[in-house]
Amino acid sequence: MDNPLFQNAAKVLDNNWKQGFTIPCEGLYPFQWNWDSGFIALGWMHLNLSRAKEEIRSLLKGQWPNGFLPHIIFHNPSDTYYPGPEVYKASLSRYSPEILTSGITQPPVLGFVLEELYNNAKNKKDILKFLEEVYDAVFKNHHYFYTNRDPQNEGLVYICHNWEAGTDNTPVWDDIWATFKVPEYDLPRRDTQLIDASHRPTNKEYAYYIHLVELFKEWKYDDALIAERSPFLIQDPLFNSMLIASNHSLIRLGEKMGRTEAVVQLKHWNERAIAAMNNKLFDDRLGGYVYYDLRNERPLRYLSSSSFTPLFAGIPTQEQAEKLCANLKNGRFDGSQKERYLCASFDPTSDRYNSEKYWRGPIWINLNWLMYRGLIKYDFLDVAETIKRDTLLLVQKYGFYEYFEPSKEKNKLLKTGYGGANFSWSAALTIDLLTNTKYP
Ligand code: 9WN
Repeated sequence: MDNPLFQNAAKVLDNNWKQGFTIPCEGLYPFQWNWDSGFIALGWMHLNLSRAKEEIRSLLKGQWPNGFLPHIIFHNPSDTYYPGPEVYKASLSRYSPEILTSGITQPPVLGFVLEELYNNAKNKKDILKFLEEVYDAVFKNHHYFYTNRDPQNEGLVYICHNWEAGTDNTPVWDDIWATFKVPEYDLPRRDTQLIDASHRPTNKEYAYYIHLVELFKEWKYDDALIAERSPFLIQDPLFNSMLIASNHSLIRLGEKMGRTEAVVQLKHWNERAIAAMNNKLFDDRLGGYVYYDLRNERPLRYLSSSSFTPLFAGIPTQEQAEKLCANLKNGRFDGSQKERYLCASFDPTSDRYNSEKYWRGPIWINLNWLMYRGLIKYDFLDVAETIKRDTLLLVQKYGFYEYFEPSKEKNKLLKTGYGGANFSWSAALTIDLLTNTKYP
């Protein structure tokens, strides 16, 4: 493709490729990250399918024998990131593998990424061979979730750390941190030396994050103990939507591959999961899905970009979907005068909103991509088109930053995006938006 935006995106991925996997961002994130790799593979599939496959193989090298898939795989040493493997000490778990990994996970995107690879592949025989190689590992990861992270057998899985959400410092957690008492920690942070600290989480927040890791180490990463004692235990609509969408994909792929037993199990998980999402996490008054604090048994009634991701997994009824959409069309997120680009990561009408600070407001390209696809699924083509247009406008104007300012007014004065530059999933998903002819 001649398009210079496409060419620049391809360059970013190429520069971030490190012998078998792609780092999210030079310096800031120098290892392999779990859900990043899924989105990154969607870029590679248009450029170089072998790299997309290798990306996934490298991620699965970090899988624990119980099916758990860590959020960071430390293939290579680096001193530009904190916390590294010496903080996680994953070897304390009886399941940890030879390779160095973290001890927490991230949203399970691999299932639907595999289906995207299948749908885009010209040579179906070749891609099916690859799917034969990795399908069971991904299924085992889903099995891990439903057997270890659903203590009340509701069909919804929990996350036990904010870094598992992927939306690390969303204001939703403020209510959880208020229940915490943490010791003083020495925090040799590297991120705030690399990036404007006002765009990153505070030290106070980092102390909560590290405290949770210290507790999990004390409990040797034992899932039963975590379920019983972790002060952070959340049912997350984004995380569960990724799992449900991945279940759907594994069902469709499994049917092609003759995986009858797996398909029956996946259908059973999804039936219960979808019902639980709609009965428990949909907030009718807000018109969106919200988080549930399982430890303190209370819903956390805030809208964020995660609230809309169930569209991607086909979870809402048409009526619920329309309510979601109302927040995006002259609603809370874009504004009555359409004064904001879509889609802020947190409710812009909330006093907790901060348009520059990480997951407290800025626009993230992976969430936009998920919403774009979800809106198309429900035939909201005009809002889908707005999201796509806004996404491409921002990366075109500034380059492939980690996150972006939603306010159109503020954008008139800005010269850059926020966070890390040359960020891999921003580039990879731009490539998909520009290339994938199956979507308008
Ligand atoms: C912790 C790698 C990751 C993303 C997350 C994003 C950020 C890490 C950090 O970077 O989190 O996992 O150190 O801030 O929030 O979604 O996967 O790009």
